[in-house]
Amino acid sequence: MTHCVEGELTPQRPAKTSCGDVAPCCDRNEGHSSPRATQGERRLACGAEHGTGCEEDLFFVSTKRRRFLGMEQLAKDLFEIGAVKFGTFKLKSGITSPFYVDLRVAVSYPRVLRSIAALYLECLQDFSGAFDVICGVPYTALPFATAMAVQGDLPMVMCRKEVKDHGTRRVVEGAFTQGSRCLIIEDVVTSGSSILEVVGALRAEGLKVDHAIVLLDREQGGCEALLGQGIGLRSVFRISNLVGTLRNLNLLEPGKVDMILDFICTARAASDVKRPETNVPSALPVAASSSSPVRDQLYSIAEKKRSILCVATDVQSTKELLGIADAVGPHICVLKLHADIIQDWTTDTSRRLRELADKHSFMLFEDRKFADIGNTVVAQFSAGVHRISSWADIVNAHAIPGPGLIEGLRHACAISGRMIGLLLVAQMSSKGNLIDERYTATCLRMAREAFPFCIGFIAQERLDPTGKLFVMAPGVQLDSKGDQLGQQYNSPEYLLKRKGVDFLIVGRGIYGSEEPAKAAQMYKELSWSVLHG
Ligand code: 6AU
Repeated sequence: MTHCVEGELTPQRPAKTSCGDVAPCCDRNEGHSSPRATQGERRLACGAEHGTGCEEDLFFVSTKRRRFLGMEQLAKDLFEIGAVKFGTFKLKSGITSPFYVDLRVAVSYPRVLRSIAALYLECLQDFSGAFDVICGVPYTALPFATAMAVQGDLPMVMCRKEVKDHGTRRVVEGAFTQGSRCLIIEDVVTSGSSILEVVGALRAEGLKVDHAIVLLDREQGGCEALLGQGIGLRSVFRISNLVGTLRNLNLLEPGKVDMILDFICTARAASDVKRPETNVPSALPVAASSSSPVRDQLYSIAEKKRSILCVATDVQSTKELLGIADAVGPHICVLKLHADIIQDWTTDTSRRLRELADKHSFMLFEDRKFADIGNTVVAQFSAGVHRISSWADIVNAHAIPGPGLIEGLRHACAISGRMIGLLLVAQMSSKGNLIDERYTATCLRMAREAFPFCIGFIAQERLDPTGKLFVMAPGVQLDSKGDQLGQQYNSPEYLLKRKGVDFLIVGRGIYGSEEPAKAAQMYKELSWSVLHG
């Protein structure tokens, strides 16, 4: 359960140290740990992996400072007005919880309502242009959405909970057209079921819904459940994040913090256990479901499209890139590119690529091969002209700088609020490359430690016998054995049958052919039939 939720900076970040009970984000940072860090602090640090900033992420501190101060104030306000309570509470489910959240009371406090709206609006900056209307989930989030609509000058629609048996019988009230993109606003997410109900109603009326923002994520599997239905979730607070903020404001005693974090960890683990198995095709080399939504999405696309083909589009203009993407789109599960060789790259390029990815249902893989220290890759991943973390689904990296690189990417990914999977380059297809068996074995170890953020490898053979970490193999072509610059090609049959790789990357064999669409279809069908043969 990583990187699916965007939380925010936790004030006075606790020292990082090892922690096996939550996420593996902190397990290689013993060197940074403070001997004085309490058990609760250690768990908070691990919880921070979801986007709160495990590191001293200096790049982002200045830009996020306003949001951080707003969050700190709101945490305090919510505590003071009794919207968040700590003690012993019996929940509807029968579970005894050490905290209770009821945000309905916020409507009686105009200043708090304004702060809530302002923080939702801050989150919205990451969605600019991605929606036409907002819709609050009835009832608690309705006034929140309304305040946002007024404060942010945003058109809103309302989804009825009960449909009237007279009058227009409309389910969705307000002005919208078929295909209008709607952003869901929710107050608290637990399992995600309330959001999904509204999503269902909106989609039935012809609205397009891909994203939701929630004020507080209780971290009990809602985010993953929503992702499974194609809804990306962003949260202003995660509960562990809110608890951390209140602890730092001295509003919660460390002992209570420990208890609450224990409860959250247990609930998180339980929601992991309950996660439904993804229906991974039996014909694909590995039929194991995982706790990586990115990996599961890839396998689900592969199954639906009967394709294990990734096309590499190493072209130099937006026009060529989009043209090939549109042509090969129906036949592939992944489109791989090198954004830095596109001469006229703009944000419009990534926007249109994403549209094509949605249209044809494929994932976008930026072949950036990060290879610097963590501090640098954070910026390379999220900033600059390409802003990779804002559009890519998969990226790759060399393992040579060590785990700090993975931590940096994971952190930047959490800040982006998007689900992105990492592939480590554990072997290369080029002649004379310097990778040896020991290096590859170390990559395997590092990838295992970084799962589920790290979902596999770029390699030439199966590396993880369990197949949980899959292999995408480049260097595939039928008509050539290699090029003048050291590239070496193998056939789909050799790589799939003899080497046990899971996905094939074909570049010039497809985009360099007379008819890329036809070539893609041929490679797709051939590789699929090799798997079934
Ligand atoms: O089929 P090609 O030779 O036209 O393209 C292969 C693509 C290129 C390479 O940059 C990439 O695959 N690649 C990689 C990757 C994906 O990381 C690693 C490697 O060892 N060999 C390789 O060719 O875009």
